[in-house]
Amino acid sequence: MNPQHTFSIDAEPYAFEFTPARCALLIVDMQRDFLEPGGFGETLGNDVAPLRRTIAPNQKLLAAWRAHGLQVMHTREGHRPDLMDLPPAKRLRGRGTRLIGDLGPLGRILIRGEPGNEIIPQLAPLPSEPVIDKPGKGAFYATDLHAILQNRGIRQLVVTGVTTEVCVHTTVREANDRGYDCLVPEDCVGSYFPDLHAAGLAMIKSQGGIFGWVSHSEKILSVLNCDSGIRSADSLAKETK
Ligand code: TIU
Repeated sequence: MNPQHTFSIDAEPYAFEFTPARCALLIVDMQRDFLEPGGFGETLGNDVAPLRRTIAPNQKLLAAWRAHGLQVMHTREGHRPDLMDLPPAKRLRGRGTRLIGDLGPLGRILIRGEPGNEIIPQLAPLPSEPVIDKPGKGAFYATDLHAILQNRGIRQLVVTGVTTEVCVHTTVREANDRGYDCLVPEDCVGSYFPDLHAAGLAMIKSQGGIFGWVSHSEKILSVLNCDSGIRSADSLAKETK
């Protein structure tokens, strides 16, 4: 597989033209706070079990990205220990048993440096993989994500993680407005609510791909594991001039 070549991935609403060297895998908020009991997700009244089905397919996709030496980025939602970056409205919203910053079984809820803020061990970042700490739901708001992607020549994103309709969706919308093409593999994103998960995916691919494309990790892996580049990035650039 030549990462400079462009490959067609079967996706909705139509095929995604994938140039691996220009495409980062952006894994959103696969943190203990969302995927393990005792964290922020459960504090909001949610069952974390539905999110955990995303772990295995994310592991496979991450392994493929690493095997090909492609760009991987991770994000974490969390706040400063002094809460100075936490809007009071966000702290109070949800009316959970514990609020952001309160002490729970995984340390202080949604606070950087606490056990709950860590990415789950199954998807632990390598030292070479940037981790974006974000105070909001979107990964572009108040972070250096866009600058890093631009400096790395990234134009496309495969966005995975949790939750589909909250941080994944906000990030895809932000990325779309900044000119990135986003592909979301449906098995690698998860929600506490199956209906909102389905609606989130439907919104991304509606109206001819208003925010991006939806596919499945196996379809991406089948391209990464094959050797049939359709046309090179150079020839594609010439075509689009
Ligand atoms: N509550 C919920 O569904 N999600 C979040 O609060 N953050 C993320 O989606 N990461």
